[in-house]
Parts: sequence; C-alpha cells; structure tokens
Amino acid sequence: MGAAGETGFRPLPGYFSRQQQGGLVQSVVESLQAAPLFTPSMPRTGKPLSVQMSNFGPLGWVADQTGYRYEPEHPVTGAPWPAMPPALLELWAAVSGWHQPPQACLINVYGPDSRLGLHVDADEDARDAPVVSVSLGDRARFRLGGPLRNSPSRSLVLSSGDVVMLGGASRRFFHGVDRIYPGTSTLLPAPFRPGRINLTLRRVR
Ligand code: MD6
Ligand code: FE
Repeated sequence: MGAAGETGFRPLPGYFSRQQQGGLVQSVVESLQAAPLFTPSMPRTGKPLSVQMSNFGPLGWVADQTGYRYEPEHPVTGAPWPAMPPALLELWAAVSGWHQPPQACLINVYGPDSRLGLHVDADEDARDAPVVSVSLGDRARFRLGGPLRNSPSRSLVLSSGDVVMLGGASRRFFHGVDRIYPGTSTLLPAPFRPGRINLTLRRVR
C-alpha cells in the first residue's frame, strides 16, 4: 500500500476475529428486524442504488430524491434507529483518535451484483473526524482515489473482518466498491449470502 501515514488512509486487515465478526452479524440481523433495509436513491434522477441500507445510532444516513442527509428516524417506519452495538463503540474508541463517540453507523448490504460508485463522504458537518469501516462477508474490491474524481486510484481487496479508516486528507478522497467476489466467505447467513455487509462509523456534528 505505502503512503498510509501520509494520507490518513489506514487499513487494518484482520482486525476482527471470526467470532467477533459473528457477533457483529448477529447485531446487524437483530437491528434489521426493527430498522428494515431500504433502497436509497440518487437525488435528482431518483435512480436506485444497488446497495441496500439501514443504520445504527442516534443519526442515520438517508438518500432520496430530495437529497442526502442524516435523520434521527427510519424513513419508512419513523422509529429511532437501533442503538450502536458496544463492539462498534469500542472499535471507534480504539482506532479513531477522535474525542467524541460516533453518532451514526451506516449499514450497507451488497448482493452478488451490487457495487458502489465513486463518491466522497461529504454529508457530515464534522469534516475532520475520520470514517471507520468494517467489512463482513464476501470480499470486495475497494477503490481509493484522491481529491478529484479523476485523480489516480488504486484498488485493494477487503476481506471479512478487515477495518479501514479514512482520516486526514483521505477523509475527502473519492472511493467506491467496484465489485464483490460472491462465495468468498461463509460468514453471513441467508438471505445475505452470497453478499457483503459494510459498516461505516461516523461523527456527524
Ligand atoms: C464499502 N465504504 O466498503 C463502502 N466510506 O462498502 C465506504 O464508502 C467508505 O469504507 C468512507 C470510509 C470508509 C469506507
Ligand atoms: Fe464512503
């Protein structure tokens, strides 16, 4: 990889054990009973994303034709988002270097053909706080670019249990998920396998 220290991009491969990953999956599955997955859509075009989403924590990221924003309630049920699992609060405290706890955990659920286009995480007012992400299930090809959409990019494969942190300058770098590699993990239960779950922890305000 190289340059990790310079850009604030920090991969932490194999951060969570298989047992810890299982615990996180259980938390996600339980929370989805109360806060079901929704399909976000692009502002303006209304085009649906191929990834489904939900959230943990006091605030959740939502996307619809009006725009992208953080909301304290689920867009469909109107209920508050489920509490953040303790293991995620511990992860944030251990790696983020930030003085306040995370306010949002976005749950991204990928099917075998889902992808996530190049984007910058820019909907948080707390622009200096890092974003910490956890990969669960099938491997994915993650793409990290630079400050411009056409900056040179590199790809890395993220496996189940890997953590990556976008801090410093990389916090505002374009990134996305080119593809997942279906059938490369046995972690997730039906109906999430083949597939991948990514959790991103954020400070919003
Ligand atoms: C994903 N991750 O891995 C998508 N954003 O499924 C992200 O968009 C992301 O991993 C900010 C920081 C870390 C990430
Ligand atoms: Fe992102």
